Amino acid sequence: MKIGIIGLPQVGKTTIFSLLTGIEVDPYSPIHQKGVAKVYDKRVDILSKMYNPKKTTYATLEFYDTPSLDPSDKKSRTQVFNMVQNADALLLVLRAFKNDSVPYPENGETAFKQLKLALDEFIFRDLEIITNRIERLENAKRKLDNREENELKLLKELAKVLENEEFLSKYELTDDQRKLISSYSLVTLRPIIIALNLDEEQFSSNSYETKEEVLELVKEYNFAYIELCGLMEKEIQELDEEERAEFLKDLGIEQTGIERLSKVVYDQLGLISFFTVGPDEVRAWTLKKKSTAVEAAGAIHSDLARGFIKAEVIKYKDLIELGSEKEVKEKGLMKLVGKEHIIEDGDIITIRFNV
Ligand SMILES: Nc1nc2c(ncn2[C@@H]2O[C@H](COP(=O)(O)OP(=O)(O)OP(=O)(O)O)[C@@H](O)[C@H]2O)c(=O)[nH]1
Ligand SMILES: [Mg+2]
Repeated sequence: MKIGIIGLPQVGKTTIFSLLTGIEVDPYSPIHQKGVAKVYDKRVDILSKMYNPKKTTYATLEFYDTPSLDPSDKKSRTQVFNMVQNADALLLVLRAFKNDSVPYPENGETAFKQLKLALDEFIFRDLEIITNRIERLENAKRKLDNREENELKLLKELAKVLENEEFLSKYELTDDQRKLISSYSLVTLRPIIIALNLDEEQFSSNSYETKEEVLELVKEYNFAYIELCGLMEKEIQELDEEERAEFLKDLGIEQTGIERLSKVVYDQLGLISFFTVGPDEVRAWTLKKKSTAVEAAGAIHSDLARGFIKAEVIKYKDLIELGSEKEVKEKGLMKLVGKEHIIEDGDIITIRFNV
């Protein structure tokens, strides 16, 4: 899964990207990076303690850093949106932190103003794409086929939604309609996560200017939302494990914002984790909600899907409660399931296969 980090100038995009991926970025370099972030999951740590494997592997998400989304600069805007064209979700960074040496984005002195500016950009981008396509279809020098006629009708309706300054996600699309427009990577149809970059004072007081307004829009648009403190997280990352635990305890929190962030993204994308365990490796794997056992097998390796016979499934909760796989089996809580069985978050799976 790919997530594009996007936002107005100097709000902390690159800082958050570096924290997520561990990749140091030269803030003056014009090259924008992609990198992989771990999805922190306590269950993986607990399973790893239990099995003591040679290797422990977390699920991952891929993040892209992008240049500033600058409403006054049309070229940069197009560049940013092209960069996130293939992103499954967008992480929109808003700045609340006070820092006199970093200028606020133009007309974006509060998080709420930045949010409004960004949403306008999203709507504008989609409208641009849709009107271009409408024009192309209307000016075609031949008769449109059925599919194109349907598409044109739909695009005109969607243009109206956008002209009303609404997101396309508010329009109920059928599966067929979705297919008609799937190649346009429309921004306002994608899952969006809002990340508030706070300073330490705002973080500890749990407030910043315009927070209520921001939360209202978040709710209205069904965005996911998270607050974090970029600079503080950077300091935390430089500590060793013991100091870190101490520091977090002093703050009264269990996980850093960055650790929570990957999970929030995961949930907003409708993803779940299943696990494979053993002496060689304990590993978390990513699946879309409602995926089947054979799809889980395919996520591990295409051979396992091809030669799939059955899957042994035990629940993470049962394993922890009973303490060992043996106990779980003795209690009859291990299920042997076929290809179409739906895998749930936290299932621990062994695939029986034959190729
Ligand atoms: N005080 C404070 N400063 C921060 C925080 N996060 C980022 N900064 C500073 O803000 C400046 C911009 O941070 P970046 O992460 O480069 O922001 P950006 O959004 O990538 O900037 P552009 O790519 O130029 O649009 C840097 O000088 C950071 O040190 C924070 O949480 N608190
Ligand atoms: Mg940057």
